Amino acid sequence: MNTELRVGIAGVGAIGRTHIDRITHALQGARVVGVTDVAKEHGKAVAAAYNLPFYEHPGGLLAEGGADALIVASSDQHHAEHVLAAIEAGKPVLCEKPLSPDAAGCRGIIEAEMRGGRKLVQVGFMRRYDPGYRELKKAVEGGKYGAPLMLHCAHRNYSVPETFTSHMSICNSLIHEIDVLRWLIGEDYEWVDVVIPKSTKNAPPILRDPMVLNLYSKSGVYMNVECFVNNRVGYDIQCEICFEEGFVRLPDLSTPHILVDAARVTPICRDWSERFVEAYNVEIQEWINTSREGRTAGPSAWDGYVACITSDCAQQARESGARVKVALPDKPTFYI
Ligand code: ISE
Repeated sequence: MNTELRVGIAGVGAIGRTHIDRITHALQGARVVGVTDVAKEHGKAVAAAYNLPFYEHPGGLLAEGGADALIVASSDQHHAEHVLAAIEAGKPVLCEKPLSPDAAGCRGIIEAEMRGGRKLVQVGFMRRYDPGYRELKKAVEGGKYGAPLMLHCAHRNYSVPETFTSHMSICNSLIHEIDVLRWLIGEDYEWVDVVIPKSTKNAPPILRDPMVLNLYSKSGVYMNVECFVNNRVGYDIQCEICFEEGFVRLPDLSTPHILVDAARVTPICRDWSERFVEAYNVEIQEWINTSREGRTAGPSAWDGYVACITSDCAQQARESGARVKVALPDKPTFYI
């Protein structure tokens, strides 16, 4: 395709708007041609602010709106419906994580994609595009430090909305680690369990916060992830890989040291939009490029499905207190 990719955005909350901005001002080869949002009044207001047409649903945006491709940034429970609209129209779609809040929703997507006979779906696991995680991946693949044995990780948010549940800590927040750690070590999971310590006073009753997710790979690599989404400090993402002969840590974003009031202060990010800005730019640029070439790359619908099967197992482990086996179906040749 020599012309620009005409992109439609389904869901124009916080992240959908950052994608309009990055496509319009930071990236090449695409332009946004319209938006849709299940919250119609909100969607119309955002469309007007960007001088873009508003469509009632993704099907309209792809048909009458002439979009060549769709970014799904709607709320998690609408992801599957919006991705299916793109598959139905035969157009590439980048869906923010999770592909669906549960594995059943993902299953419908991979069945529809296979029926259509063409890979169209990419899942927005943007950490795979972060320069720091890419360094960790090189350390694993380079083999210089031996095999990875353990990974110690943290996923800390300053705060989350009052409506955020324990279920969401897993399928909306920890889903990032579930995907990126599987990608880092290049192995599927065998077992999961969840530890629930004392909760912070800052968490609403529907949320146990913090919690710790333990993941065990097929070959026995052990990974723990602290998820603390009301820490009242800032956005802090950590990952340390303990190899046989070396420890490799995810770097933090570099920020200045500020000397003020008899103290040395090093600011950290407030949220994901600052911490992963570069990862999002690389991810969406690569998606634009591959979509213009008529192919897909990056995390597939299968990766989205595997992440949600693991997340469902983690939910069971959280509710039962037991260790749960992650049973994956055979990978269809379509996704190999
Ligand atoms: C949010 O949806 C994200 O994707 C952020 O990256 C994550 O840190 C946050 O916990 C999620 O709620």
